[in-house]
Amino acid sequence: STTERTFIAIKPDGVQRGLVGNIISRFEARGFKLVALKLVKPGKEHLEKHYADLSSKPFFAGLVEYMNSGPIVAMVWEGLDAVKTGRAMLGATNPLASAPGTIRGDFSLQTGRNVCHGSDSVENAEKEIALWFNKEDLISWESAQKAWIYE
Ligand code: YYY
Ligand code: MG
Repeated sequence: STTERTFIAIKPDGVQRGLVGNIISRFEARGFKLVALKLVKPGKEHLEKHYADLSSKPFFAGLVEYMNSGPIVAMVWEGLDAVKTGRAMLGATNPLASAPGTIRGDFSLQTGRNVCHGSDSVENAEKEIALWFNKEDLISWESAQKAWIYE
């Protein structure tokens, strides 16, 4: 549906490396609509919740430490098939397996510094949006470009 929403985050390495504008531009240029955006350092507890499904993995502690090491740009983008398309724009989890043209494929080399996060299902997108944003932070607006992006 054209109102599907996904949670996209630029991780601390993406912010430190000055990739914020480029990554936002890609979602804008593709035709997605920005619904929420903030720069945050949400703390360990919040990041452990965000990655709760991975808590038993050997890389979990390092992952949380890395995510806690600097500010993160948290965003909600809306549009046709936003979750699946967002994942395609990010590329594979391991950047070496990511195609050029994807964010990870263009900007990163190692899994533990892969620059960005994107929800992997509509259900998880809803959970993640609720974890990172208050309801009133999600802005309802009609893009002037709508009729030029959708048939
Ligand atoms: O959704 P995605 O970010 O592509 O991968 P996940 O399997 O959800 O893992 C989340 C995050 O954990 C990944 O982006 C980097 C890190 N990670 C890691 O450091 N080492 C691994 N072997 C797997 C994942
Ligand atoms: Mg994931």
